[in-house]
Amino acid sequence: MKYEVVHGRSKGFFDSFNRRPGAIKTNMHYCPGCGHGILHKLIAEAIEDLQIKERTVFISPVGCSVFGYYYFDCFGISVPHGRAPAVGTGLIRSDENNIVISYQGDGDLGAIGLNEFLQTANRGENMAVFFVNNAIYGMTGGQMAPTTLPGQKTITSPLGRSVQSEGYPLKVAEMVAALDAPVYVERVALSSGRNIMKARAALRKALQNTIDKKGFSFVEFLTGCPVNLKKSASEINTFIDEQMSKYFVPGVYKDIAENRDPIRRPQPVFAPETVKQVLYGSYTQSAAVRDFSKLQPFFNKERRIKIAGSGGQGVLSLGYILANMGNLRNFNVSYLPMYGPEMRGGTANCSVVISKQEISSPMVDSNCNLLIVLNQQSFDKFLPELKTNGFVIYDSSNVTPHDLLPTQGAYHVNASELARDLGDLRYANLAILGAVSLLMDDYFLEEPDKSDFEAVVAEAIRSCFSGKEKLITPNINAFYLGKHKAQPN
Ligand SMILES: Cc1ncc(C[n+]2csc(CCOP(=O)(O)OP(=O)(O)O)c2C)c(N)n1
Ligand code: SF4
Ligand SMILES: [Mg+2]
Repeated sequence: MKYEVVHGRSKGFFDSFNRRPGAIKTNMHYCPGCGHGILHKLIAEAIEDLQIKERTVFISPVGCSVFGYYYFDCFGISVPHGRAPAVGTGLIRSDENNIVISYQGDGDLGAIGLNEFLQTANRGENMAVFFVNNAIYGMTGGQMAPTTLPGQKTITSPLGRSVQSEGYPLKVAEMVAALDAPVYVERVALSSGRNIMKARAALRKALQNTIDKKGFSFVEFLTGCPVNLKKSASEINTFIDEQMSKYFVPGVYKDIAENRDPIRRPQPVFAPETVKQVLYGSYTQSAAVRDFSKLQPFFNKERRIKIAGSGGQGVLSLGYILANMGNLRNFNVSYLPMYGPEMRGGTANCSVVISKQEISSPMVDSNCNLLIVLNQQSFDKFLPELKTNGFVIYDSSNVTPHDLLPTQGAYHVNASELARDLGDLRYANLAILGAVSLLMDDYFLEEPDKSDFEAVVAEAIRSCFSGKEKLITPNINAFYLGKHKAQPN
């Protein structure tokens, strides 16, 4: 085949790299002899020649090519380390006409992002993955990569990679070719002119497969990082040809695109009513006719509730019950439990939002208007987040309140003591819910809704403890006992 040598910049690049900071807007940031520059040029030419500029998304990884979007005159997105295939999946699933290029280094793809890469390949997502294997972490100054050669010295393998302690270099092309879904896998070397022309053909083939919606195509490029390998540009070519290529043998590992039909994924169906029916089937109908009839300001306004206490006090279940109550009465709700080491004895907390409007954030912090606390530590920690006109409900067995503003309302009940008397500390949360109910009666609900509030507590308890019928009655009892004993401050 005859090639014409073209001098100058491909039209697949911007004329001037205006996104680059600093005065120089015409040069790339790569070191002399770096494989990224060569590969960028090949990709830019292909994007231009295949006329896919308007629908190509170039995903820049973390690594020396993190600023790929400075150069390519197409859409660009920069993603966290190793996440290019996941972002690419979103791009292609949301618009099948996108041409997605997932450009990844050996640290990015072979280490931190290996699982996402393999899962994406295994799903056969319609994208082209260009894997830049330079046998090192270039950007961070030359640490050992999954593809560092046996015996190769890096700053984290100063005596040379030992296969006994660090394992063998990862042969990604071979690995991905073994999967069923990928249609095209080739390894090429960016060394001599001849090899670079092979690389040019390989990446065009991968892009053509993507244009034809044939699925997952992968090209591994053996490239040099002269700076970190402390070699000149020509020495790097020798390293690629004589050392890397021996271990990572170039060649076509899979090419079955011709036998594959274009991908047609089933269109996702989203029918909110069907989803609601499936999730809350038994409640939807009654809830529709049993909205609180005269909504008082408490639920007319978005309620942002923080519930906090010790692990084992039923903090998370109380949040779950409250969220269920809102749901049973057709409010929008969110429930965000905070898990963590707190579960083993420290504090536990959750955020619940109940709203007539769509909920923008499930996180309750400085916008909290109802704070429910079951231990002192939680009171001290979360009181500063309570709004100036908010309410706090606390377990007076454990909490001594302080620093409440005159504009903040407070109710208390000795919930833990009551729960112990009932035989299990875990009833404390329902006793506290009794105090919430009293607050509602005193401030927010009119007559028909007062009894409905109690009814929805019972419904939510039944729903939350379904399958544990023995617990339903004691929990309802704890609720009424708490309501009876609760008092405003
Ligand atoms: C989550 C996260 N972990 C670690 C880093 C640090 N980091 C930046 S680049 C890089 C390695 C890049 O190596 P490679 O993917 O081989 O790209 P190259 O620079 O060699 O082209 C690492 C570990 C980071 N930016 N983000
Ligand atoms: S450090 Fe290596 S990979 Fe990074 S730009 Fe320089 S030569 Fe290229
Ligand atoms: Mg690398």
